[in-house]
Amino acid sequence: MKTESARLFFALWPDEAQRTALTAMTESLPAGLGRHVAPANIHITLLFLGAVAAETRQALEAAATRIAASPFVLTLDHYGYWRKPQVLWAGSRVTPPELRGLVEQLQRAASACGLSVDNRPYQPHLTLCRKVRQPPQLPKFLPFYWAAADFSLVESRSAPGGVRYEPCRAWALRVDVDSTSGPHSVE
Ligand code: 3AM
Repeated sequence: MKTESARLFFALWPDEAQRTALTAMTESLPAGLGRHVAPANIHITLLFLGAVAAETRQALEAAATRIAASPFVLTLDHYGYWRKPQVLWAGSRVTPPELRGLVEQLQRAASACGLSVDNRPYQPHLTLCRKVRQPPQLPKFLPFYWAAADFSLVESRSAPGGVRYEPCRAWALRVDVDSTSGPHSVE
């Protein structure tokens, strides 16, 4: 019997205020550039997982609960463009060590659950626009300070208008992780 699976990734998922500001960033881009990311889909990927079976997901969520990482601020400070996937993104020249540590812990947790993970150096980026056929002329970049207080497990679903991302569960980042009780869930 085929077990149920979902297409999953870990991400920084914006709160409403962050989403509003980031939507303004995508909307400030010149028209006709490509396909802007829908406001509801704005996020920063931490770790792409792909198809995950239900039992593996349970183990993964349990492992995510044990992750110990402090909150941090990620400064989005420039535009970037990847020619091959034709993606325009906003990136950060500095990766906070807390973010690097969080991603490494997620990679280890996913590997321990039997998932194959991308071990290339992590480059935080927020995809703004897809199908951008050539390096565009862009407005001045206005820095955005993303205060990250939690991380989320997100499901990617095919929808009639394109892909839709649905956050399923979030875990708080905490300054002091009490080893006796473990990090709080923010569900
Ligand atoms: O955060 P962005 O938009 O860069 O491109 C996909 C998206 O990244 C990426 O995972 C995020 C949520 O879908 N993605 C999709 N398929 C992937 C793959 N096979 C992938 N990343 C790595 N390997």
